[in-house]
Amino acid sequence: MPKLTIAQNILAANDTYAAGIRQLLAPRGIRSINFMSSPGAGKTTLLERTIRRLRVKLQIGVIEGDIETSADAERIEAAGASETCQINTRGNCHLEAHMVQAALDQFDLDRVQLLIIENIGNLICPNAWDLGEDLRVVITSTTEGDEKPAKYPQMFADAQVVVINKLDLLPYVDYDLEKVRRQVLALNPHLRIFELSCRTEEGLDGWCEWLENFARGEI
Ligand SMILES: Nc1nc2c(ncn2[C@@H]2O[C@H](COP(=O)(O)OP(=O)(O)OP(=O)(O)O)[C@@H](O)[C@H]2O)c(=O)[nH]1
Ligand SMILES: [Mg+2]
Repeated sequence: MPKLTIAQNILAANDTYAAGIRQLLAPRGIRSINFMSSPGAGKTTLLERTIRRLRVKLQIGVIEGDIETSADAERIEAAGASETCQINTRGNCHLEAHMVQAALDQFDLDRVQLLIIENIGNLICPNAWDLGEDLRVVITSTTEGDEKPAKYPQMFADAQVVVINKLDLLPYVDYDLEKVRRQVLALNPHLRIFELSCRTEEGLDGWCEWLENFARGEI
């Protein structure tokens, strides 16, 4: 069988799982987000800060994707997520919808109003895999270099939200914020951009307010 056909079959099977996840979450009013970034951009830290601020108002369930370890799920649980599950892909560079379905099978969905899936740190492969999410958020940070959106365009083009993290480090790195804004908006003029620092919490108020509105279906 030609390789192309096999690749199409795998992605078609993934899409079937993704559709099943939407059918599971939508009737319950649970909205979902796929968090993607390069390794270390700050996905887990942003989740920790967000959950600590919103946990009294919003039940947030988190699925943590990593190659190995349960370190991120432990951080998220300590922050006060209502449900948490760690997926270890053992070398796979992205999450797939069947993995998310298996994690959701372990959740009490009555305890979840917003589902956030932290994907494997990688700016390429995760983009090809629909996880049944309503929204894609890409996090980029000032320590990565300001050419990343132009070098890895597809993930930014397909997202609805970009978070630029680690603003506190701007004085110490060569990073042109305006250049990054221009790059991402050239790839996708509809992108919503949040600029923040998880360290100083600058910009966290606006992000959390927007996220709460999204979770409540007001966006
Ligand atoms: N200075 C500074 N450091 C930050 C900020 N946000 C996160 N970090 C640090 O960046 C490092 C990586 O953060 P994580 O949240 O673990 O990143 P991640 O994207 O979840 O990483 P992976 O799961 O490995 O892909 C940690 O040492 C964080 O403390 C920030 O706004 N400013
Ligand atoms: Mg992480």
